[in-house]
Amino acid sequence: MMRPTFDLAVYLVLDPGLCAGIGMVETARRAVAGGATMVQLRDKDGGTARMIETGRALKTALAGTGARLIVNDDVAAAVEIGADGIHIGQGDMKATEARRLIGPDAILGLTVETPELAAQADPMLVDYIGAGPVFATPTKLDHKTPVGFDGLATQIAASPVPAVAIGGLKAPHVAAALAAGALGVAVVSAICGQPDPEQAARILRQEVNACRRMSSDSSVRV
Ligand code: TZP
Ligand code: MG
Repeated sequence: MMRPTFDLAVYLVLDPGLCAGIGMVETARRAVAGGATMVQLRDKDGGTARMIETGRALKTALAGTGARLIVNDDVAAAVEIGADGIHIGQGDMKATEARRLIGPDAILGLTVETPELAAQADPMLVDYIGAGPVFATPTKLDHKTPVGFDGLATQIAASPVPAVAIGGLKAPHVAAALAAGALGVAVVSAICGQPDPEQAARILRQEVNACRRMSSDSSVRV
């Protein structure tokens, strides 16, 4: 097996509370139908058994879509689910330990909040960083100090691995996030709990695609 390829364009981070209306699985299904490229199962209070149950349903829902399924923090759940990867933060286990547990064929994402931490991401272990938080957000009450787009750019410039931006991001912020060097945006409330999660994801994806087209056009201009 090989580590799966992945596209950070529109990275949906699920929140059980915000998704309560239609549930996390249906939210993910609709978001991926709209163009979300990655889905992270994040359920801080769920416990491993609930993570595994939801994760298995997510894996079934995403099968054949090309979207990657990432599990937050819980390596045991990720392995049971057969997820594409895991995402850890600075307060979780070290990247070396996470990589040892998940093996060489899983995607490993790491949250960083400073350029120093971004610079320490080991490309032999870590596949991408989640950089930010760009803005303060009520979705994660204990988030670190918001860094804005300039701070985001500094983190990403320091990182040896690709980055997805996170923290209060909505469709109008996509261009600035990509201009700061992010390959995509990680969002919770821009999709979870929205009246039309599919359309919300579609708009985000269209923004990312448009920005990527513009930057590839300008790179061939002489
Ligand atoms: N990590 C840093 S900010 C955040 C996480 C999980 C929450 C982002 O949520 P939203 O609703 O996209 O601001
Ligand atoms: Mg964590």
